[in-house]
Amino acid sequence: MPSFTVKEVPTKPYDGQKPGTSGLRKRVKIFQQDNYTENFVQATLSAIPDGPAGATLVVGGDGRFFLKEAVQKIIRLAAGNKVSKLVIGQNGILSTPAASNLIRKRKATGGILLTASHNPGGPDNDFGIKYNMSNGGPAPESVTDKIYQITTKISSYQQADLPDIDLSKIGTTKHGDFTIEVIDPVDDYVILMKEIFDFDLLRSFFKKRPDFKVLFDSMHGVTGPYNERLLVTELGLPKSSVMNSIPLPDFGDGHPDPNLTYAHDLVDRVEKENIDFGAASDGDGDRNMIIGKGAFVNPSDSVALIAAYADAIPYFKKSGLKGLARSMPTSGAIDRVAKKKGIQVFEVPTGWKFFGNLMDAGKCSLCGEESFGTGSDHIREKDGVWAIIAWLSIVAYASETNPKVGLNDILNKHYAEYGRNYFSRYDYEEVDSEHAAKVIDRLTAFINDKSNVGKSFGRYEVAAADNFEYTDPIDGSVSKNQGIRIIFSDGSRIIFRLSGTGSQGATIRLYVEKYEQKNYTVDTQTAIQDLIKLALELSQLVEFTGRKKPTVIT
Ligand code: G16
Repeated sequence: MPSFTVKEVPTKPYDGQKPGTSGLRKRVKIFQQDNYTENFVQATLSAIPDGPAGATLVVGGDGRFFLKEAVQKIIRLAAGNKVSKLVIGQNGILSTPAASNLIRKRKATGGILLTASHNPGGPDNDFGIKYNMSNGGPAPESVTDKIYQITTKISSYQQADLPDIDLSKIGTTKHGDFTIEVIDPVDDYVILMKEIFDFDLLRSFFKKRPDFKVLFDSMHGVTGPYNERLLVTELGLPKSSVMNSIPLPDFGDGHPDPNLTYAHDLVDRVEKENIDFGAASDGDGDRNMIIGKGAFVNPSDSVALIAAYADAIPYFKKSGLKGLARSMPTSGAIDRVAKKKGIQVFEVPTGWKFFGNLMDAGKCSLCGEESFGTGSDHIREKDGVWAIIAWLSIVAYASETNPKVGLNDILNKHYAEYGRNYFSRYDYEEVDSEHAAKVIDRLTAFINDKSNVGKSFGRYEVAAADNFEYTDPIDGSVSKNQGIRIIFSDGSRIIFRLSGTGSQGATIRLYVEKYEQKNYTVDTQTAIQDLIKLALELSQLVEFTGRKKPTVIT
């Protein structure tokens, strides 16, 4: 293949290219502005710790609108910056967990992931770009801050005059010293799952329980091809066990966020068709939701139960659980399992990137977040498909002692042993940023007034109130202002924070948690209503924002 020439293209900085909780997420129309995407990708390449020259990068995304154009831009910029090799998923497709796995397996320098996760796609919706490090995990703040600094001063980018590259064919092409390898996006991930789980056990479970109905909703995100291979081809489930399996640029005009609100098609079918095990994953395949007829596995409980049933998963059985972790707003259900098993548990800020250091240091095998994210140290991203196979493994394992076991039996047995951490999150999306700031200001005044500690509000006595700050135990880096917490003496909590993943206005997240040792069969919303009322009173959220109801309750 002929080589290419590199042009230095003049550009001007754009405001607002600051990566949020997980990369830069904006409306597609913003990314389509002249040089907008090029600026951010150039800044990302320039911020690679040892520089872009000679690097090997994994590139891929969730198939959303603008992916194809973005990949071609990345190819030209990577070649222009002397990157040595790009490993790209066929047609630009890679789930976020598969990309993390590939970065690790290929010992790549890092990866550029093209996704806005669970946010809707299409010309009027969202796109996103994020950088992952050589450990396969999202870049830490030191790197994302550097990217941002570069975007504020950028005056040119280095671009190769390569034509559009055909990404539909698997294989390697060379362009001078620059190599592009197009790979099957699913193969390596399937190998990894077969190393982690006991597929024979799962197959024999499905043979013993032919009546056990599974339904997996890919929500037209990236996981369709992964699920077809794993559930249908490998585990032998009927094709009717998967739905919305074709990745679409606009996710079929849906909102690919696996929760009870947005995955309503799945929720309806599970109830109507008496499905034993329903599951969904998001646009880029890192989030998951697990339900059954009349059963919902709260994500905070999900990670706690996986920890409790670690023996059901050969990967954990072999090496043991080295440590557990959760994000600060996630309920303390996992802490109770950790205590019983005598394992350390870490509380980190929201953002998967915070788990990576703990995992790299061998201090954490399993972690989870209330935001439908669960994962382990097999990669450095949360992993939706992994979580779903982990739950199938729990059911198969529990069925050895209770052949007819269902999700509610497993949950109730757990609550009977550990008590129940009732948990719910209220999201107020696209709130006017100034109104959101007023809510936060009021709460900040509350936590700064130390006389509030010890005050009682009904049955709740304030034990502590602060803005969560985290010192990374491995590298000592400090992350401040990670969420306002009001903690009560019975362990109940009210937490407020602003989302770092929205693309328009501000999203206020209100999280509440209440622990009950014995009373574990109440409906969650009933159980937590008094705390919600108190949270709204303390924050004056309705008064400041005019929002009488949250956009989404999970
Ligand atoms: C990302 C992060 C998660 C975080 C979630 C929500 O997930 O990786 O750690 O919990 O965003 O963050 P926020 O509350 O700031 O909106 P994803 O699935 O969107 O990549």
